[in-house]
Amino acid sequence: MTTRPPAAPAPQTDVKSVTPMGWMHTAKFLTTAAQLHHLPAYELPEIAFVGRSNAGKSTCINTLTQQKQLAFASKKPGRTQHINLFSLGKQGITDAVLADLPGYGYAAVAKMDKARWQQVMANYLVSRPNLLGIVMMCDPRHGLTELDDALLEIIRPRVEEGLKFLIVLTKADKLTRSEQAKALSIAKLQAGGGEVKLFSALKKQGVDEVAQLLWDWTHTTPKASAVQDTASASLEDEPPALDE
Ligand SMILES: Nc1nc2c(ncn2[C@@H]2O[C@H](COP(=O)(O)OP(=O)(O)O)[C@@H](O)[C@H]2O)c(=O)[nH]1
Ligand SMILES: [Mg+2]
Repeated sequence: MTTRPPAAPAPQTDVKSVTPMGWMHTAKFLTTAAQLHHLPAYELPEIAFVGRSNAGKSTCINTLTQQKQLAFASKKPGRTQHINLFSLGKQGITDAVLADLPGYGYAAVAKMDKARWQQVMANYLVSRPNLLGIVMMCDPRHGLTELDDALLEIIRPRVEEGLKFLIVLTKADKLTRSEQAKALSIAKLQAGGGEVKLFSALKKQGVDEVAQLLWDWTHTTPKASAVQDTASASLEDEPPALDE
């Protein structure tokens, strides 16, 4: 009878012992960038949060990460014109990054600033090499707006290449059950094969589901595999601007 070799030591991050919500809670501010070339380069999978100002993006990020002030739930929407990065990972080992992109469509922002930001955002979405997925926040009472549609157009080629995509219908507590069901089916048609989830920070609806999905995206997909083809795209290339 042969003796078995001793069992290999458990990996430092035991996937089974980490819940998606526990993982989300590890979110830490990493850095902020006003321009694309200020973003750090790495191969970690990155998930971008986008949405119209006031859609509930900051509240959603704070709810998912169970941290009150991580993404500043701004009383002055549209003012934070930076890409804010948050690292995720147990035991101090970063295994994914959340990117909070500035909200778009805020009327009080000067036209020039707006145009510049829409360009930065479009460039980011088209050319960030390690972008794994996009979460688009949408207030279902307004549906997808023209700006949301324009953004969908910009990312469509990458989504077709395998970039993950999720529409989060925020503030679901403001809708009746039948309105929720209707909003869900309309958004599914618009998501072009992406996922759609109802979400309420107030009622904690959809929180576990969204956390689970983001976990699955980052832990069941080979690193940034969806974006290899576009990895060489130059940041100088100008994708179409988001026009209102
Ligand atoms: N009823 C309700 N209000 C929400 C919810 N999420 C956000 N809000 C409110 O919507 C407004 C905009 O939220 P905020 O997170 O700042 O939006 P952002 O501009 O997309 O970051 C704030 O007044 C929030 O309190 C929600 O799930 N339910
Ligand atoms: Mg915000």
